Amino acid sequence: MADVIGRVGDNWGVTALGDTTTERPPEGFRSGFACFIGRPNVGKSTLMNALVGTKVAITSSRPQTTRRAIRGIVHRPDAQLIVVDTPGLHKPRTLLGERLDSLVRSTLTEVDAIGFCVPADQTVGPGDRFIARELAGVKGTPIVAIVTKTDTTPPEQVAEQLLAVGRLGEFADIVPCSARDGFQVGLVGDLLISHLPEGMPLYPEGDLTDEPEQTLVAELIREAALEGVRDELPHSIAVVVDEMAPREGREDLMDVYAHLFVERPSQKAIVIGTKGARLRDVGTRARQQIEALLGTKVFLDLRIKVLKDWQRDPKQLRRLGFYD
Ligand SMILES: Nc1nc2c(ncn2[C@@H]2O[C@H](COP(=O)(O)OP(=O)(O)OP(=O)(O)O)[C@@H](O)[C@H]2O)c(=O)[nH]1
Ligand SMILES: [Mg+2]
Repeated sequence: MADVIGRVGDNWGVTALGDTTTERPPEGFRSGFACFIGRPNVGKSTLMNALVGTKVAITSSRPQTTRRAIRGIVHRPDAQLIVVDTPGLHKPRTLLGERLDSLVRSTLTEVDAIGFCVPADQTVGPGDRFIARELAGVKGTPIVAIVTKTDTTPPEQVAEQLLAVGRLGEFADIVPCSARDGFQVGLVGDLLISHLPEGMPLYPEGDLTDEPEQTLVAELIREAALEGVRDELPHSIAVVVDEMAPREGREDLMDVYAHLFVERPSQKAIVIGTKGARLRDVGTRARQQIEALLGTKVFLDLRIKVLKDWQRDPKQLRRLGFYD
């Protein structure tokens, strides 16, 4: 699991700046939105976190970790770039998959620039071509092709990948980078910023995301639960924080009540583990991350429930916050 998520406090607030239309941006200041798109597991969220400089989105080695469009805010002296991380785009097999794909498609139409991520360590394949075709249909938005995970392959393979990606479509730029060792992460930011319009900052100085705290906490629990589970199980896990409040008379202690949902009783048994050992372990790791996020001690009450086939059930999807 990646380390600490960064700082919290008032700076995580949702407030976008008020009416700034009467103010002029500093000379040459640029601001706007760029989204990351790509197959599941290509490193989109890790790259967003590297650009923002803190952990805004959870990441994992399991495909389809990201399930929402998550905003991370990059502050530069001459620009403010809002990166919108999206779920991996793929041929959907469930209603959840369909909802996530339509979320990605609608995000594409709302941004000033698109970062198309393809990993250096896998041959360009049908999944990448499928996305390239989608992108060909988005007219007028500059696309920066990003070859991710360059630390995993020798330079010759990276060079070949740059050529292969170049054949996928029309791109404003093609750039290799590694979020793991920081190689050219700043350059990815520069290129995306170069495609933003001139304008005022859209978020107050210091804000790193507009994700509500409760959502960040639920995601940290899901991240802890994803570690060590395989096959279909990662897809079946959802987490909802029901309540979060400081303990009465104890400003240094936050009570967090959360539910972890799975789709079948057999999955529940796996997540709980022998004599509850696995669930306890998930709770401990999640609690440590939440404490780092909130800067207080945390009491985490984590319960597990079966929500039968929720990925295919419109009613349950709504309950879990995935709307049409
Ligand atoms: N070696 C290396 N691994 C990376 C790099 N970037 C991401 N990873 C790993 O790749 C895996 C997937 O990363 P994510 O950032 O969750 O990928 P994603 O594209 O957001 O995945 P989805 O949300 O499922 O679409 C994780 O195990 C990361 O640690 C990188 O630059 N180098
Ligand atoms: Mg992701």
